[in-house]
Amino acid sequence: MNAYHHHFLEYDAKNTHNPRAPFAVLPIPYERSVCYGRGTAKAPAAILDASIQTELFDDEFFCPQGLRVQTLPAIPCRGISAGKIFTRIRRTAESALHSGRFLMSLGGEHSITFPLVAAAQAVHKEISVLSLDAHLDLRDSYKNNRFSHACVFRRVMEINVPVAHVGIRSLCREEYDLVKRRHLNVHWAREILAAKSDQWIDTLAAGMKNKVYISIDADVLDPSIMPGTGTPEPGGLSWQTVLRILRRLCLKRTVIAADIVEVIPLPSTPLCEYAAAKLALKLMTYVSKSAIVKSGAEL
Ligand SMILES: [Mn+2]
Repeated sequence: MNAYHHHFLEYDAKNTHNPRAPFAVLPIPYERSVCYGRGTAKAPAAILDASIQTELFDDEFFCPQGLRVQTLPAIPCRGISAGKIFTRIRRTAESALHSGRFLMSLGGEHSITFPLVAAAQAVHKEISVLSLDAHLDLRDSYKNNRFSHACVFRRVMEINVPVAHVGIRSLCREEYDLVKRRHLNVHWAREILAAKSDQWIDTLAAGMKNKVYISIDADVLDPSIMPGTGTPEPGGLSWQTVLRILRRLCLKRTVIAADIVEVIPLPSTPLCEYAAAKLALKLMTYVSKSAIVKSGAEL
């Protein structure tokens, strides 16, 4: 029985608890290594509650999203070691990803992306990761913790999953040296903001494996629309730019799972959790509509 009362979108008797619904949402209120702003553990429930307020009619496709979404019970993240929580996350994600289901995980801090990507790799074998983030998160260790949010993509690299970093505008010397030495795929925020067309998104997609996992750190967005995040970096991507990246990538590749992490609900405004809920809804809509387009059927 699901003791977690929050669910994605309005309650749907046929799908909210249906393990065969094609979309699954997994709340992961994990907060351990955040060093600046705090509050990501509260994000999953706030995002789910905000999702109830979104329209069930899409403003780009001019039709209902028609998504069938199961909301999984939240991963218990208190009182046990990080290692045990990561094992739980990985096992839960692996079983949710069976038979081509799409998994949308809601954090929590960015460290959860490592067990989620490991699960996606175990199920789908050859995958690429798209990281939408202000930061590279490529430190080998941070504050004596190799599983800190600041190290998550270093761990992902170590399991041989290629990562494309998009929206970067803050890094340390160690990360810069690694980018140079390993020829990592980095798309700087200032170049994206100056781009005259979306051609670079097609080039980005062409360099990825067919199956793609997308990790969205809320701080990829400009803090003017996403002030609630651990390290709000000025000069971020616009809402529309992020949507165009997601939409084009869904058309060119098969997006198999995603996460939205590092959201901190603010007491003064529902903006952050609402934007995160809408982002999850938009991404799942693109996944669903792209599959229909690729099958040759009409939307
Ligand atoms: Mn970040």
